[in-house]
Amino acid sequence: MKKALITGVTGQDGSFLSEFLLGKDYEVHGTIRRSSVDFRERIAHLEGNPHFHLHYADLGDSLSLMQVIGKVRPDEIYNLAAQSHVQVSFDSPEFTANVDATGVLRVLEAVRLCGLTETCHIYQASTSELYGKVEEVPQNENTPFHPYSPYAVAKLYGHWIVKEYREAYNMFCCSGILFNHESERRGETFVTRKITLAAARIVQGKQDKLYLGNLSSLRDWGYAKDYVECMWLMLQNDKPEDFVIATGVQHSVRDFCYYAFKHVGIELEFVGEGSDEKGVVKSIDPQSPAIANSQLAVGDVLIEVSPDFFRPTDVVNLWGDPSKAREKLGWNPQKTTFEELVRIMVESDMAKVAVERASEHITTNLVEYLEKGIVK
Ligand code: NAP
Ligand code: F7E
Repeated sequence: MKKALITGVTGQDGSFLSEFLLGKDYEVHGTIRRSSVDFRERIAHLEGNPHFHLHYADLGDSLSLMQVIGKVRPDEIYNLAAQSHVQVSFDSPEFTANVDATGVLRVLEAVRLCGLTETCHIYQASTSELYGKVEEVPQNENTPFHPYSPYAVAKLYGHWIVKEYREAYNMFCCSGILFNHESERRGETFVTRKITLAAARIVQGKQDKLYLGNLSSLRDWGYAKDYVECMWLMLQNDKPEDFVIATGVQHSVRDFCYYAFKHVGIELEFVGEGSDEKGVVKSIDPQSPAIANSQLAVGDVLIEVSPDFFRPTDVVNLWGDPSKAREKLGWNPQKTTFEELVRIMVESDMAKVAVERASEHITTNLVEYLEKGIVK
C-alpha cells in the first residue's frame, strides 16, 4: 500500500485529495495544527477511516516536519499547506513568507535529512499568482513570472526552491501552477464562495446586499475536485516536471455574480462604473423554486462595490493554457464547466442556508415553548 503525506489536509484541496487517494487504496497521512476548536469540518467524514491518519506539524517548525516525515516515510508528499489568502498576505506578509516560502524549504530538507531523497515524490502547490502583473495571455509554463502580492512573492520562492532541489539533488519534486479552483468547500472569504453564499442568503431573506471589490478582475476558475487528480498524475509521471493546471476559459467576477444569481432565479444587470457600479435585479424567474418565498423585486440593488475589498496591487488577468497537462498527463481540463461549477456551489450553499434557517426556527420555537412551560 502506497503512503502519501498531505500537508494542509484540512484545507479545500487537502480534503478532496485525501478522498481521491483513499479511493486509490493509499494510506493517507495528513498534518494538522493545534487549534482551540477540534472540529475539522472538511475532513470530519474521513476521521475514523483506518487508512487515514493525522499528525501535528507546522510548516514554520522544522522539527515537527522531520518527525512526521521520518515516522511516516511517505512515498509521496503533497505540500498544500499555506497561508493561501492573497489579501491577508498584505496584512501578514512575514507570516506568509515563513509558511509559503521557507516552509517549502523545510519540507524539502526534512525529506533529505530523513534519507528519502531517492524514493519520495513531492508535489508543491504553486500558483497562477506567480504571473501576477501578467506579461502575456493566456499563461503557460514558459510565461515569465511577475508576482504582485506578498503571497505571490513567497510562492515564487517555493517554486524556485523546488526546481533547485530537483536539479541539485536529483529529487523527484515538481510544482503544479494551479489557477483558481473552487468548490462547495472553498473558504468563505474567497470571492466565488462569498458570492454563492450571498446569493443563497439573499434569496432566503438572510442578507440584504453583497459588497465586493474589483468586479472586472478576470480569472480562470476550475473545480477543485478535478484539480487534485492532476496533482496525483504529476507524481506518477516518468520525470518531475512543472505543469499549468487550468481550464483555459476566463470569466470576470461580474460574470460569476451573474451566473450565481441566475441560478437562484434572479437576472442581474450591472449599472454605473468603478466604485459606483451596482448589481440590480433586472428580472425574476417566477418558475424558480429558489425564489418562491422571497420578497425581492425588480430594481432592488443586491451588489455594491466597497473599497474595503480593493488590494494595494491586484492581479486582474489570469487565463491558463492547460495544453501541456492535457497532452502529457492525459488530464481533462474541461471535466466540470464554469456553469456547472457555479451550480454545484450555489446548490450547496442554498442547502446550507436552508439548514441554518431551520435550526434557528427550531431554537426560537424551543425557547418560546420553554418560556411558556409547554416543554420542560
Ligand atoms: P486552504 O483551503 O486555505 O488550505 C490551506 C491549508 O494550509 C489548511 O489546511 C491550513 O490549516 C494549512 N496551513 C496554513 N498554515 C499552515 C502552517 N503554518 N503549517 C501547517 N499547515 C498550515 O487552501 P487550498 O485552497 O486548499 O489551497 C491548497 C494549496 O494550493 C495552498 O498552498 C494554496 O496556496 C495553493 N493554491 C490554491 C489555489 C486555489 O485556487 N485554491 C490556487 C493555486 C494555489 P488550517 O486548517 O489549520 O488553517
Ligand atoms: O480573489 C477580486 C480580487 O480572493 C479573486 C487563492 O486560492 O487563487 C486565490 O487567490 C479576485 C481578485 O482569489 C472581492 O481582487 C473582488 O482579483 O477569490 P480571490 P485570488 O486572489 O485569485 C490563487 C490562484 C491562489 O493561489 C490563492 O491561494 O476577485 N475580488 N471582490 C474579491 N476577492 C475577494 N476575496 N473578496 C471580494 O470581496
